[in-house]
Amino acid sequence: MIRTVKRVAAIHDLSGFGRSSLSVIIPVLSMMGAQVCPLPTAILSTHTGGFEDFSFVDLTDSMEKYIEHWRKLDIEFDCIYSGFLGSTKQIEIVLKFIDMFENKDNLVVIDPVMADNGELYSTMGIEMVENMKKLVGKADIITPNFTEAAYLLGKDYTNNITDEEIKEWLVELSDMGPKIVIITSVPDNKLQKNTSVIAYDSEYKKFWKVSCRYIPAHFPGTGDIFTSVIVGSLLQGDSLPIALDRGVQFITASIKASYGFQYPQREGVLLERVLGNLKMPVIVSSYELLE
Ligand code: PXL
Repeated sequence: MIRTVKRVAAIHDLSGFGRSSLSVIIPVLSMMGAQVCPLPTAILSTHTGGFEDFSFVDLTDSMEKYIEHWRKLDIEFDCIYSGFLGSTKQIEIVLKFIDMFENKDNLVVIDPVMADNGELYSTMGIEMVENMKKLVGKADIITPNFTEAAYLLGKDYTNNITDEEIKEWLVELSDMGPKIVIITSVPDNKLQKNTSVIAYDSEYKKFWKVSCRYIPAHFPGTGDIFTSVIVGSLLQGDSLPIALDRGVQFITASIKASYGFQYPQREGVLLERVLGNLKMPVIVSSYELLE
């Protein structure tokens, strides 16, 4: 059966305040015409980036029953999408979920959320990095940021990387399993004011790059928004470079809509002001093929 509305199993936490994880994934994917079926991993009062004393309800023990019900219902998904995970046990559960629900047509997208700006998040340890590698091995697409890519490969974080070196990183990551690897926040060693998203499609042996102006701001949740736009775009039938363009353009618009206002960046981008952009066609493409 061809589903007119594509269906995504979204395995993430729900953070009540701060615009990250399911709080942004659901509106972005819904706006792009996909049905989101959340499989919540934990409920937090806020995300962990910049807030202290947040409340945290771990849902690990309820996940297996929840999944068992979905299995009994024979639900099929066009995409399985997972991001921030709270424990190695949750990684094991996601691995089992993929074994149960993957088929030859659906997309398995893993955003290995663990780190940013050269450092692991407070709740992540080296054991999580090791286990995340297993999940990466099961994915069709991964979307690490530059720091996460370095952790997955055991490389040193640097601000100075050439296109040739980043191409080697992409190939090494795709050798771990995924057909498509997308690295975000890659520093530009020639134009310090730029940052890039660089992707590798191992089936077609093509590298794509989308650059944009670096804005000196850090809003948590932008990684979740970016990967959700990529998922929504591919599910609506766009090519990989157009999906990259959409992701970069939407994040740029989100940050620009937010940056001029004075409020704590830990509250995330003002997604509500730009959500409508997701309905617009891509008018100007800025992707390049990296030869
Ligand atoms: O945006 C990724 C993310 C998701 N969920 C939680 C987080 C973070 C990043 O810090 O803390 C709970």
